[in-house]
Amino acid sequence: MTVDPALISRLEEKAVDIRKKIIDLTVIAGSGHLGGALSMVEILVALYYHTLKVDPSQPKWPERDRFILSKGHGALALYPILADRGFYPEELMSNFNGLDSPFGMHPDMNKIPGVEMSTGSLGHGLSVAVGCALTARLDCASWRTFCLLGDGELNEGTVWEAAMSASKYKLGNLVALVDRNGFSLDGPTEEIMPLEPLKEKWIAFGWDTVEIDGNNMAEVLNALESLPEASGERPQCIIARTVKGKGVSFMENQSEWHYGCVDEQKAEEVKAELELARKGRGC
Ligand SMILES: Cc1ncc(C[n+]2csc(CCOP(=O)(O)OP(=O)(O)O)c2C)c(N)n1
Repeated sequence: MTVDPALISRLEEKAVDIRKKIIDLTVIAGSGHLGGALSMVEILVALYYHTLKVDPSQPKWPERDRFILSKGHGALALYPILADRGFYPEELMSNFNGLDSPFGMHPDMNKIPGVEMSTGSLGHGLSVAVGCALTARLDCASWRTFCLLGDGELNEGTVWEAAMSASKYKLGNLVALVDRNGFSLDGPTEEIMPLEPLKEKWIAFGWDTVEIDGNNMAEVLNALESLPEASGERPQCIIARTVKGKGVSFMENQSEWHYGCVDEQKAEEVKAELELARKGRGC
């Protein structure tokens, strides 16, 4: 499948904008889950600016695709995208993580339009996504459910119970995306609890599975465009190999940047580095 080059470069540009907004939000809060927010930007941008059928003017539109951010600590990346798509004004995030702010470190479905599930306690998103996909089947509806998981999150046994259920119920309308950045909270996944061979595991659980470079916009778009019809019988898994802290040289692949902060001055340096990369790509 060939993805439109103009779309790829437009969304690559958007990814740079979103990474800069992630940095700004961290400055407001004084901290944030930077590493895992930065790693998944291309995935979220491709979903929200290309794939997902959503209508920001009607966040609860019954025919919308459902997106569940199971790795809820990545909300830093989701918030600016929902604002940019028009679910709420960007100014609402001006006191991000303040006591009276609807926007906390983890997303709250009761406070933020466009957030499908309150997440943060890892290991629950895929179970709810299975429930959503089953609902669509029972209603003979055509919408899909997408669920983004962290790789460290896969240590939770509930993920695999949900994975088994999805294939039992033939949920071809369900897509799991794994942000395979290789790190959990405090170290490499393969040291904490080895996951490999990960692709084979998902296949053994009955999922059609592909592995891609999740920071390569063309590959992410191609994987999403190549999804079979939602009426199919096999759930779909996209393992997206990414870099934790992607785009910020001193954060990349550094466990200590799972959660951290930058002051205003450092934030300017980081955003300058992101801009430089944008120019290097010819955006
Ligand atoms: C049930 C549960 N246990 C522990 C945590 C604490 N925690 C927050 S982030 C994180 C690491 C998760 O790793 P991964 O899913 O790979 O996230 P990423 O590297 O993509 O940020 C952990 C253990 C949690 N949020 N929920």
